[in-house]
Amino acid sequence: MQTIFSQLQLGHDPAHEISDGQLRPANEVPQRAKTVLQAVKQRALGPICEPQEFSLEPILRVHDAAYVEFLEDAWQQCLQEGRAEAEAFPFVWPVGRLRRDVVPDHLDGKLGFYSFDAGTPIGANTWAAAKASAFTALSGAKLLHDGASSAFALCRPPGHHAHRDMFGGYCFLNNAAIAAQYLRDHGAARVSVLDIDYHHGNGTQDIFYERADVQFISLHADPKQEFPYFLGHANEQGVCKGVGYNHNLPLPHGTEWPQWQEALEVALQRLQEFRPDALIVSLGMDTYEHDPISQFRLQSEHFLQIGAMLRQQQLPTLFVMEGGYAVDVLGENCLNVLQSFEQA
Ligand code: Q9C
Ligand code: ZN
Repeated sequence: MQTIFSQLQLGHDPAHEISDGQLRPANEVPQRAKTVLQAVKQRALGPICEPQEFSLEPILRVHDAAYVEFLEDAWQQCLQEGRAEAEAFPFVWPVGRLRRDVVPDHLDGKLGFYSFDAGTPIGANTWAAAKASAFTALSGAKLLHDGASSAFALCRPPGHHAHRDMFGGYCFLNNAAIAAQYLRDHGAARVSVLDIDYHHGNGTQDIFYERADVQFISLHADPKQEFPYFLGHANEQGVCKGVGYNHNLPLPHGTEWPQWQEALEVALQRLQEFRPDALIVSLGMDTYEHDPISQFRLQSEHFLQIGAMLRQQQLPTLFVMEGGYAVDVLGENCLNVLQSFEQA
């Protein structure tokens, strides 16, 4: 299986995130991608390639143009306002009956307008990294389109929390959604996104919520107990044409392999019923028992079983890296999925 990765993705290097009322060391750090890349080499998964160049067009098929422009310009605006010392965090949002119909000029207004949390700082190289991450996913999608049976898009920063016009949850561009849309635009009639990150993929769900051509299935921590809190409940089934094409399988804190596997069986049943032409796996590894921000209890060996179960679907499959913060074992766990997918 080919791996796609760009060094540019390491440029997004946040020092902090805001959690529990404090500036804490960031969890979503470049070392995550480095350690996965290292494991790809050590375990000889296959060739590692740079992403191809794309225009912004395939990104704009998913994201709002003004939002993309904001991301492109955000750091420049920080510099103009003399705020190069610290990374930029949003802290005020147009929620409830505050107005969303006028885009603010001020950086703090824009940051809130285009985000949903305060955990996702923007720095000097954030845009370049996010764009490279999206191109990595697009290159993986292109490999599938050109006939590969699988590919691994080593994306970072991750993407599944990013909405059409909002960043959050460490995510800026929705890499999996961009890849899914690319496959739709290049001949695939139906595409499924299976999201196995610990957190609900609120962005991906929302992007395809009214659509019958892209199925979204997610296993995740119950949003009553866990980030992103405001999306990911079992009764979210899609709207309009999309009714019946969104499937959420929330699970409680403390979930262990037997319950998680049972939920995956249900998810795979829904997947088979849809008969997609291609599968995109939003590959979050934060279900691991020792993940520092998560509360599921999957062990390293269980990731081998996940790979084998995914293999059995017999679909062209693009793995898109999402979360996973136990940096020491992230490479091993990730490669367990990918290698057992290839060998099962
Ligand atoms: N006290 C992904 O896994 N909140 N994003 C953490 C910790 C944000 C996770 C708060 C979690 C976002 C891609
Ligand atoms: Zn996650």
